[in-house]
Amino acid sequence: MAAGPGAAAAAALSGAGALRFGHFVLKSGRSSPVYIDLRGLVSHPRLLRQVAGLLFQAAQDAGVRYDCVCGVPYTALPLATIICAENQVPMLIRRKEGKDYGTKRMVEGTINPGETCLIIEDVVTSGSSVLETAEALQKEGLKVTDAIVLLDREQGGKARLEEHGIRLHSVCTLSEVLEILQQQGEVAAEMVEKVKKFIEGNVFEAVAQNGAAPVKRLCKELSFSARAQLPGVHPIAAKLLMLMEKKQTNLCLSADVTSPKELLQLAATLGPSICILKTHIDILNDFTQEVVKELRTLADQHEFLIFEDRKFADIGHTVKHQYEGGMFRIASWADIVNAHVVPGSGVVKGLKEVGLPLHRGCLLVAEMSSQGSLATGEYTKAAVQMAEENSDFVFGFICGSRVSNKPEFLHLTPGVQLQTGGDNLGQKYLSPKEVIGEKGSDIIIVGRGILGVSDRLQAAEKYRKAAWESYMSRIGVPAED
Ligand code: S5P
Repeated sequence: MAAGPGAAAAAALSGAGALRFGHFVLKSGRSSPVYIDLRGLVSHPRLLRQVAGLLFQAAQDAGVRYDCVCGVPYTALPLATIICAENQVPMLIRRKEGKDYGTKRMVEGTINPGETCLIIEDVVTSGSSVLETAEALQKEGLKVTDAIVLLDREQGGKARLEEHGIRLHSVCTLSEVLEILQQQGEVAAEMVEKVKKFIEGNVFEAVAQNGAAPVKRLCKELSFSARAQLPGVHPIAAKLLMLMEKKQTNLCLSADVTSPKELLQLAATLGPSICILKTHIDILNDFTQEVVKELRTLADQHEFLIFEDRKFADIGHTVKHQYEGGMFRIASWADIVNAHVVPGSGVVKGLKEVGLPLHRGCLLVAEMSSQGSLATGEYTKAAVQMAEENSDFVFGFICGSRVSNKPEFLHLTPGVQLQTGGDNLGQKYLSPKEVIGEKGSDIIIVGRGILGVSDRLQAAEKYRKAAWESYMSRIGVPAED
């Protein structure tokens, strides 16, 4: 067998069938020429023990000092177990189950606050999984200074962890493994080049975080129309993404007016500038089904979607009736509705029973723009998880920044004005450029920034242009002058 930890790692990876080359569609919807999965390592006890030895040795070689060890769930759990059992090191287990956030212990084992815990991981790409485990340990008062990984995919994880004060030591990198396998004639030079190009073009960089879930962004972004064609994208998301590209608009008008006549006037004049018209139908002082019928006609004529901002927040049985019936009969005319995740997944399941047969879509409120909002951290993460588990109906989020890196999910952000600041009731505003360019959102939701101006069409065009230009520069298309 070839010498050195890199060669030993390469041999273990290929021995366990953990590396596959070809054409794969990743969870994120991107295609990749390489697929790495070490879950099968547990079926190869000799290799499992060998990999654990390589990880332990890497920690020794780097001179890392630690009091206990925690493996990133799940693949690294048996590796951490072997390291700890063979070297008499206390181990901690991080729980991964997200269902009962806040009610269960997230770390099992004896925790001595102030001690340093070493993190063990099999593969690092963006560094998110290591960061999540580090956060859980830090919440318990432990220090995390170092992480050991078998394979670094060289896609930005090391730099990202460094930003968080964690040194990443890898037994080998993906390019080292590729070179070794190429020398051994196990992979063709052509494939090696292809994978290297893929790695270079898919480096994750950190995006400003506001204390919530770690957010990731790929340097190379997919365009709206490319996202519309991803396998598994929700039909409403696909329709929306296509019309956004066609009309060159990622502006959602928050039509918060109380007169039906004004609402319809707004839809007729601003229709060509917007991708979505958002209603609060219960603030109309004179509601009739005729109003929404006319609104629907205008939506079809100007190609925008209707989003009733109802923010359902009750048990499944109740929201079903609220969505389908009552005087508003929301499901019969609104393409999109939204829901709070506070009741648990029942709210989505209830809405889904009504919305799915009608081909409607739903957004989950993952974050809010208002001062002191409680929708942060674990709550936001739970919203993302709920969306992922119900992606046949949920296609995105109401949020302040990008909360999911899955390109099939859309991010819609309220609290937007060209003049930043807030109102006297807790609303906070960011500019279109901050929201789309820096926070990584897709669509701006604007109400009073447009409604409070005498020439509403001109104002809408200003917002449309600002948001569209930020999107174009995000995907690497220079602005036209
Ligand atoms: O967090 C939120 C979520 C929503 S949907 N913050 C919000 O402001 N909204 C809605 O967006 C709010 O109900 C209102 O309809 C719109 C913002 O209006 P503006 O006038 O402040 O732009």
